[in-house]
Amino acid sequence: MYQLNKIVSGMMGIAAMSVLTTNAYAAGAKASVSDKKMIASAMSAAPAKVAKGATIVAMEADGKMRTVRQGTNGFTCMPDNPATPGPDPMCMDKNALEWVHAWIAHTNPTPGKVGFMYMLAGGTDASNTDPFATKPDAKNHWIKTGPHVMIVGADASFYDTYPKSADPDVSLPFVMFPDTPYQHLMAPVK
Ligand SMILES: [Cu+2]
Repeated sequence: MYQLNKIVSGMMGIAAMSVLTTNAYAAGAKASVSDKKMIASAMSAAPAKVAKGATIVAMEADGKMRTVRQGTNGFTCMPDNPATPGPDPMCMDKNALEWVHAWIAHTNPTPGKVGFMYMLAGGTDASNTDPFATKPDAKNHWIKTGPHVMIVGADASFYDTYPKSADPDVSLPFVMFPDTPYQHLMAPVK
């Protein structure tokens, strides 16, 4: 999973607002250098063709999401969060984007609304057990995962068939945030 927790406090209102708040590229305006970097980072999360057609969103300092580039294929990619130790860009389908919004807003995702995400550049998380941990501690150490895909929003019975360890073997599929409303499958792809 992406390490969004550091910015959660600034984003509490996110569920109520559309991600597509602004479109910097509306009139074909040129990308700034930082936008180009964010686009490249975000696109690294998915296979090239998926990334090419995806909407790119950036997290602003004030916690709002800005649409950097409008896409066409239903996927949304977010660049690496620089507040975390490793690269963790992600690309997700519509249901997964809703799931992420629910997580950020601390509301329950809609049960059975299954979503799919790519994190082909890997990821870092403060904890495998606490969805709202902001930093590693003695019980919740930071876990680092390689390239993986994620299935979110599935029924509990689906996650019950996978390991639910606080300290998972990240080279095998495992459940992150097990037995919480935010449990999801993390499946390595390399
Ligand atoms: Cu992940």
